[in-house]
Amino acid sequence: MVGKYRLLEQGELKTDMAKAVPREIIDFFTSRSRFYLIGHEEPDGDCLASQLALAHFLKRQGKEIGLFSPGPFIRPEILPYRDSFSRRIPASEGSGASEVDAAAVILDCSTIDRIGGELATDISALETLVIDHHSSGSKFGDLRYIDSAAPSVTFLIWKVITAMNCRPDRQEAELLLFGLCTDTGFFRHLEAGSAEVFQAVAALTAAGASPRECYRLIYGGRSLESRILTGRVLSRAQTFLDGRIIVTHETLADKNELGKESRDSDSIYSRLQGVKGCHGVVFIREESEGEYSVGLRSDHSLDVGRVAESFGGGGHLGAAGFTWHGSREQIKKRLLEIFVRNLPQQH
Ligand SMILES: [Mn+2]
Repeated sequence: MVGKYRLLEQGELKTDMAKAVPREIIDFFTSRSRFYLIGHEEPDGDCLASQLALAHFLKRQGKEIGLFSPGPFIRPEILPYRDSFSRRIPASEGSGASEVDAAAVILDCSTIDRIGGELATDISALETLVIDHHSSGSKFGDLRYIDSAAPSVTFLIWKVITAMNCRPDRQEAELLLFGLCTDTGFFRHLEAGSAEVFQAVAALTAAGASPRECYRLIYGGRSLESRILTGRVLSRAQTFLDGRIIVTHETLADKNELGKESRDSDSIYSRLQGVKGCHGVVFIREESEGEYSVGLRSDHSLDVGRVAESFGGGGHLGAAGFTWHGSREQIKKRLLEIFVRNLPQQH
């Protein structure tokens, strides 16, 4: 659950951007000839693009590469890449192989279970490097390159390529920008002091990546029905607690009528969070009879991650979610009771 909401919250992007790539990471790549690149379940643009860009770059260095993902591939912007990934590492390779210079690289995962049990088994005897930018999680892997100040894993891949005295080619640049734009909400979650990120963007566009094309890939290609559904959900929004909280919902009937395509919840949240005086948004979606997924967003004046945790879910200060069994009215009432006690007073 935490990982699912990761993209929407990048509040911790402030410090120490200039952290250098450790020498051991460079040695890890130069001293081996075969790499298994692995990302997390239900991959997003940053996860996939960091795998694909690193694979392309390492191939240019003469390395052999395998790309693996536990799937499923749901987000429409990543569907075109689905066929580049396998679910399992064949026993003749991976941990079952006798070769000594193969290694695994796990990208964008804060815990090992994010890659799924099968792939974790497949690489159990391989030396493993973890490259990630989450601030929480568990320490796993033999070598770790973690920078929680990095806005995306693709940014860290860009740093690795640069630290190896190379430049991304056009295809790598496009992928790296894709991941960066995905995880920063097209830069809008970045704070002051993000100069190094924009230096990377400058280099990536110089190498041929187009922000316009990147925007089209991430936000385009959706069905009209999904837009009509967005409109319907927005039209149901109601304010509570003097306008400080906005609640809206989607029903099973909506989903059946307008399609099951991955919802554009990000735009629903950002529209509603832009309402004057709004501190928090609740989006209650009926997943099946009596089962709801509840998404929470806040302007950081309220820690919705802790609220979600109290319902068995998780997330961050500004973005979180959980599953609710019962009725929509019940959960709305429970949440408003919590918010009224914890929200800052209105000015
Ligand atoms: Mn990421």
